[in-house]
Amino acid sequence: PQTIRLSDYTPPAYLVDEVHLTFRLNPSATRVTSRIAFRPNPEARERRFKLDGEGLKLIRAMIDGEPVTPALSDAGLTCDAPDAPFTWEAEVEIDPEGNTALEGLYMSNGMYCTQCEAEGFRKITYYPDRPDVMAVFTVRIESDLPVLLSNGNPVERGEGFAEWHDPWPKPAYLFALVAGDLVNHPGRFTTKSGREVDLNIWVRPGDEGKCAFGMEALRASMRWDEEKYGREYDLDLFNIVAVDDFNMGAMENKGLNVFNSSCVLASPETSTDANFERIEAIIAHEYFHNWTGNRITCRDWFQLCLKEGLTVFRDSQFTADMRSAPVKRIGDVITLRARQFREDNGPLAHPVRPESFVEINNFYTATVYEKGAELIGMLKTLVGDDAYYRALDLYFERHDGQACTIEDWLAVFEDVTGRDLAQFKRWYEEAGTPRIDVEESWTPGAPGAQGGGTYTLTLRQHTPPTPGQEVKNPRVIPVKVGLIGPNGDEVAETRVLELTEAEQSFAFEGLTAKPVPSILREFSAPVILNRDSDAAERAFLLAHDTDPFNRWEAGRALAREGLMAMIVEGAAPDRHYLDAIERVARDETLDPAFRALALGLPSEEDMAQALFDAGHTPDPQAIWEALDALKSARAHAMQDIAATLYDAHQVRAPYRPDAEQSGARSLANAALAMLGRLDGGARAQAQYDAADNMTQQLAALTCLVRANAGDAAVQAFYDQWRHDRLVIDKWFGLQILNAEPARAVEVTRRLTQHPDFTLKNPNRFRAVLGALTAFPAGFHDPSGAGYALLTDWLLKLDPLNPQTTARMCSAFETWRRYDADRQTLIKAQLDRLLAQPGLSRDTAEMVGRIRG
Ligand code: DPP
Ligand code: ZN
Repeated sequence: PQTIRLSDYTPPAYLVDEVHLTFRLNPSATRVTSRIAFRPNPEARERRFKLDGEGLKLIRAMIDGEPVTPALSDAGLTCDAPDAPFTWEAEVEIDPEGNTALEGLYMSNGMYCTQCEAEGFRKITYYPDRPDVMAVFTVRIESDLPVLLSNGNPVERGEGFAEWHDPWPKPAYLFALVAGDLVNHPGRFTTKSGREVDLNIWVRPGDEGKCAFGMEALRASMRWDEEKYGREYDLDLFNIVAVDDFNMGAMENKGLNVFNSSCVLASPETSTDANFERIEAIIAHEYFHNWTGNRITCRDWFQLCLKEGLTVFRDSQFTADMRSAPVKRIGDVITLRARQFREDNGPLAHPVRPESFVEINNFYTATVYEKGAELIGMLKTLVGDDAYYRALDLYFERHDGQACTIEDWLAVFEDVTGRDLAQFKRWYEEAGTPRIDVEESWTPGAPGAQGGGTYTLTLRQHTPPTPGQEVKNPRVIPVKVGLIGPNGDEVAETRVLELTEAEQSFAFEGLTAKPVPSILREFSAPVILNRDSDAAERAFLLAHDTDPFNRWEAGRALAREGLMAMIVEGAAPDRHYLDAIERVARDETLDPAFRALALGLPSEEDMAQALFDAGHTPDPQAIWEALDALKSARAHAMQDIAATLYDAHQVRAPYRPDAEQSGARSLANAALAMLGRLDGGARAQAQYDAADNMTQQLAALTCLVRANAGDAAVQAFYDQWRHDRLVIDKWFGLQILNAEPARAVEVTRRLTQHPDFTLKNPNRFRAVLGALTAFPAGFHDPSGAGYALLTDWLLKLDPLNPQTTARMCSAFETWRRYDADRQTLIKAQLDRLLAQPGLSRDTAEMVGRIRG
């Protein structure tokens, strides 16, 4: 398979002004005719007419009305073409029903839908399928289905057809078509300049009751983008469609967003508080792409972070504004560490802007998305809020309608601030998570002179090598720091230290006593901070830090260090931790959502990485046991307060998925989990029986399964929800995630035999096999049975859906961190995958990179 390199970029030979497409829909034989106006690109270096196309049956082709016979290959066609503007016409046949890869035009439960990002349009018709070719699309759909949708505005609707026109030039990856027996939940929005926009959420009949929340989230997003970024919507219509079979979360097609139904459908009875929050964020994310992605798109797929990093950053800001900023930040950092640090510290590490790829689908990663967003956050910290928004204004003004690069993006910041961002650009080019080691020194003032002391922080940065990048250069790292005095008062407010050298010292003068530093407030950079500290100091920060993130971080560090001692030295659960966390739990001045987060513990994955970094070989079972022992010790130590918290945070008001209610429920359910270790699940059973919303029902069921008291409830839950596939996904996952580690593989295997398990639905596949891989103590069973089971199913899925298969291979990405026996077992499975005849390009690339 061919490696594609950023350095090989060349401008397209021909540009497209207009595209006319006609679809005659048929499940197994859809005819697509195209009429495309090409003109030579004055900037091209060579004049070769080449169109991408995959899996297409070419019926006929013409140039300026004359039949032509192009040279066909697996990847597309070439043809002699004029060195002047011309019209290309072609007719192809495709098979939506047979399209199980869910890229291009496919069918899901009787409806037609498309997914074209990144390179799916070439499975629909022959086209220059690259984002720097932007064109105006007119689309005619012929079908007897009642709802026929495409991008832009409706032009004409008649018996058996509909015509759409999108006035905004766009790359082919933003094309979309949907046809089916759908119903809509309508809404309306008036933009700040008075444009009336019709909004619709289209769903299968039966799902109408799950649209109201998404509609409100959409309206809130539209308002927010006007207020915060001055960005207004630009069509009279905005459609969202829910699709059950979808590889990703959602897709920002112009005027016609297509969503995985799990990322838009919501009701209190079927969705948890976390689902609601995620849905709100994804609706915002896709809507925000209208400006950061669609109006300004990417020149090539290496620039993916240009739209994704920025749009994730924007949706995080939105959630922080809609809910609690500290809670959102803590949640984002938990995810970043779990997914992106894991990626950045293993064989799949790659720069935020990669330099090469085999299959672009493999680069829709936590690094491009989440680390990409962190880079925007650092930039904002470095230039300041005011300059940030001025740079964004310039970006929209200068580049509207263009396909851009990271260089274009950085240039607007340089032009607005006069600052040289050459060093900052390394963040886009160099992979790996920087480590910062901290040293401190204290010089008291002269005797008798109050406030003459100087505290000095010395920061040293280094980034370990990553595949293909042995040497790393110092980066510019914004480190937010504040100082706390011995009595708990803040003696130096947050300031941004700009670390630009490998080693640098920063002095704080005028202090009366040696302070305790609060470093990397708000997690101001995606780095690993190493600082020798003791439990007493962590507990002090947990009690006194004014920065909520670092307060949470102090508790997390205390827990992690206690767990390390339990695992490595066989120590007992740490009293400092238990005492400090109890004080936080009791502190009524703290937001319940924050307290619930503080009661969270490092994940098994966090602990494996921490042990590995400290020079130990992690044993997933030992990690699970230490966590289990700590949870039990904590439950005993905190039983009074747990019961109090549980009772005090019961929500009596009608269900609302807002920050306040969901915070109360998360704290009550954290208490329930503690109590469940003591009462055999009695309270959980009562909560289960009384629950009128999914958050309460699922928390109770989880607790019952953990307490080995869940068999009846598991059956009852299935009977109640068997008609709702999104709820049944939860049902599959929770049985695996809460099994005894030694039984997890067996439970997974049993569930793959369940009649509701299917390879055709990515959500279901992830709910089952994804749950196993998200449970390290189960997945890494010393027998290797978890590895073999996953591989069996990856081999079955790959011929049907390469994209989802490849993504799930990342379960193996941490393999070199484990003991020799496990490494041997995993390597055997990686080799088994690679030996599979006809293995997809997607999966072959992933497994090849993981195996190294
Ligand atoms: N562009 C899409 C998104 O991130 C990819 N699924 O929103
Ligand atoms: Zn996106």
